[in-house]
Amino acid sequence: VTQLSIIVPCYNEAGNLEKLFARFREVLSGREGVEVLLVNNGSKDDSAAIFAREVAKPEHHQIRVVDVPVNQGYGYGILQGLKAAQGDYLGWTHADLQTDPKDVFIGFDKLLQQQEPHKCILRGRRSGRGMLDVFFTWGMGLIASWLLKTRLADINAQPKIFHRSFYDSWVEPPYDFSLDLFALYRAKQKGLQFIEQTVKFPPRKAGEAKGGGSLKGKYKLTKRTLNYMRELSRKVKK
Ligand SMILES: Nc1nc2c(ncn2[C@@H]2O[C@H](COP(=O)(O)OP(=O)(O)OP(=O)(O)O)[C@@H](O)[C@H]2O)c(=O)[nH]1
Ligand SMILES: [Mg+2]
Repeated sequence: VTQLSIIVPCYNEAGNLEKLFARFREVLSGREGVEVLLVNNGSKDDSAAIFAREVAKPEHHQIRVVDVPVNQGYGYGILQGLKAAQGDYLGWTHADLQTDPKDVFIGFDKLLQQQEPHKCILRGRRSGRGMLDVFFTWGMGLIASWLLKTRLADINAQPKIFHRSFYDSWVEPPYDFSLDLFALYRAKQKGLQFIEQTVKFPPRKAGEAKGGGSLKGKYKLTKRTLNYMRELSRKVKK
């Protein structure tokens, strides 16, 4: 039986993949009932060749690769991974090693220690980030809390882990970076208990900033998130 499936959407992360495999192998050692699904999310670099080579290694038997031929966004990649997952508990984290894969397992153990883990969502809370990043994250949390009438903070922190029954309740999840916001908001609606885990989130070492890691990225992410919140808040009122 698979107890936990962890999804890692990877988009043009060729420079990080080898390390990602190696780190997962390290933290998976001695753990049964866990599958890691790395989603090759329509990458345009030489990721495919590295995935093929790494996944074939016997020591990587707990890691699977889900192939998305054409990129349709971060959320879409995660959703394809979730569809293929077999675990009772599901979750995701990032591929660029800004979040240590080990945090997934620390988080999962913490989740299982709760009285009713299937009614909880575990979510990272980032510490030790730069002032600008903290400011943006704080601002977004404030706006989200105000528009959606519920307290939401550090929306894009990783990992996120929850029981499959919560995933089964999803309606129209978004295909882009808003999936993290969607999951948290939905969890509030469903009355899940939020379990927080403090994580480090150092700058990425290899590969390009595609999300909120650059100023241009922050602008795009902010604009898109605000639009999505408006969409969500309209749905709430209905
Ligand atoms: N931009 C983008 N990222 C994706 C996609 N699919 C998966 N990802 C992954 O989503 C994770 C987060 O994206 P990042 O570009 O690292 O965003 P970020 O952490 O806000 O900013 P950085 O400082 O650039 O790392 C990475 O592991 C990406 O590989 C996609 O379609 N678009
Ligand atoms: Mg990143």
